[in-house]
Amino acid sequence: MIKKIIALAIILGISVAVIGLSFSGLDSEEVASEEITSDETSLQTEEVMQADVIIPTKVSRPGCDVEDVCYIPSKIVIQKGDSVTWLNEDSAFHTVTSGFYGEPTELFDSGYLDPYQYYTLSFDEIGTYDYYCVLHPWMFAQVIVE
Ligand SMILES: [Cu+2]
Repeated sequence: MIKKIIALAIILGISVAVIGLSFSGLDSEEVASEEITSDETSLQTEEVMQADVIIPTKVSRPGCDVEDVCYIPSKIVIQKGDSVTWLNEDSAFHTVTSGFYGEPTELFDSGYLDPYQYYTLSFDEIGTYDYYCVLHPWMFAQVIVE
């Protein structure tokens, strides 16, 4: 009789331990999925942060040139080999095109950037790179590579 009770107690103990293990297994899976979710969030944040120059709203009408805010910042200084990422935050198309309006230098051209589209370029040679928007003559800015 005592042996049976001991055996029952052992069986009970084992099953409690097994249940306990399976619960802790579930816990660690939940933690893992939470970690993945937070990683995705930080990646998205990083993407937004990566824009170096913003094309702000309403620059498709003249006037942004008065305060030099058609591209923000209108002069960005980088080191040789670095890249610049533009983000079009306006609801209209814009371009990042090397040179001046009517005088493209044909070094680079983003083509029409859709709203919220990014454009990234790396600069391997020191110099001052003027650029403009082919659609809006008043939009121009510079990348200065040191
Ligand atoms: Cu434009």
